[in-house]
Amino acid sequence: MPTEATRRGFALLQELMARRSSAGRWLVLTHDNPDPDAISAAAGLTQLLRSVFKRQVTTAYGGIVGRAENREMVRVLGFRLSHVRHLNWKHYKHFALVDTQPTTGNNQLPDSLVPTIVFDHHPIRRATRSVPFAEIRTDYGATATIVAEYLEEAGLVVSKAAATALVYAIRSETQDFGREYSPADREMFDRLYPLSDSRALSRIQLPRLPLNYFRNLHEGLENLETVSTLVVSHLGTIDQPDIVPEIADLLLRLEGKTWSLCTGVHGDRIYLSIRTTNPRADAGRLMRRLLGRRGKGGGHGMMAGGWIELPEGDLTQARGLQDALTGRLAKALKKNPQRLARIELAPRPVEPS
Ligand SMILES: [Mn+2]
Repeated sequence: MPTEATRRGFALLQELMARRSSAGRWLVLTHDNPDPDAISAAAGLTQLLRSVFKRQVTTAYGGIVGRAENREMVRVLGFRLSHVRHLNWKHYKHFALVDTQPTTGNNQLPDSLVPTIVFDHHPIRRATRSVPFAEIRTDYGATATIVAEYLEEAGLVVSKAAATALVYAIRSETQDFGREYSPADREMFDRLYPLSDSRALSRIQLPRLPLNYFRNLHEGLENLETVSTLVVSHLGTIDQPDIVPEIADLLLRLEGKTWSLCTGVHGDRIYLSIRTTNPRADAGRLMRRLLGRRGKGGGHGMMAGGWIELPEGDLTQARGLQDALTGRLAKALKKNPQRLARIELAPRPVEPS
């Protein structure tokens, strides 16, 4: 059952779409390196704009669809997702952002363009206040849930593929309801699950993995550091930034640890992910404090991501900066950075005497 807020929101959206000004081509855009939440929300909004409002819509992303799970999900959806590098912004009259907001630094929408629609569950940004239609629900675990409520309210039939993608989005974004979520996420999941394809779901959750995945994982495990309840790992150059949050999630499962940080170098940036088991924490704010002016980032209470630019793109400075970030995080968490110690998973080879 769609909520009262969705009923009201959808009525407002109908009003907006009835206006002459909403004519023309639309571009639906996810955040960079889109995750399942962003991809399925984008697919849902695209379906809504096409089927209900009869608009011409292109759906696009920036960065890389990196994780094998996410690539499999796009395959299952049979969804055409374009990369922004192949698009001309001038071809579009309207823009919609999902799972991200204007000027956050994690999407490719030029700051000079004001989107017409935003669907998101991250804290509202100042720039979002001038968006004609902004549906921001910070209490929701997944943007996919918000969009799915709109699909229901519009009376659209959710296909098996779409249901599968939405189910996976809610599941992965909330870590099977182990992380921040609202009753609405749970209810949507329960409604969609019977419509989903369990074989496809299994293929998405346990996809074949490229060798590079194991390389990155190995490097991450070789570089473990800890101080009190914080565990940290740094990666060198990675071919897709998504591996950073994935390893941060894994590290947080280490017994006795309540905070994790993973970083990795991609292009001329260091990507960072912070995770915590503390439901009262504000990882998003902590992340922004850590990055200062040189980077951009944000997140929710228990998870946050961001990036920081390497000075002049100088890769040789990466490691020093990564270590400095560890120190800053340790301090912010009131842990002594001097006490940082390596965790050796294998005994060091003995020097021949
Ligand atoms: Mn999300």
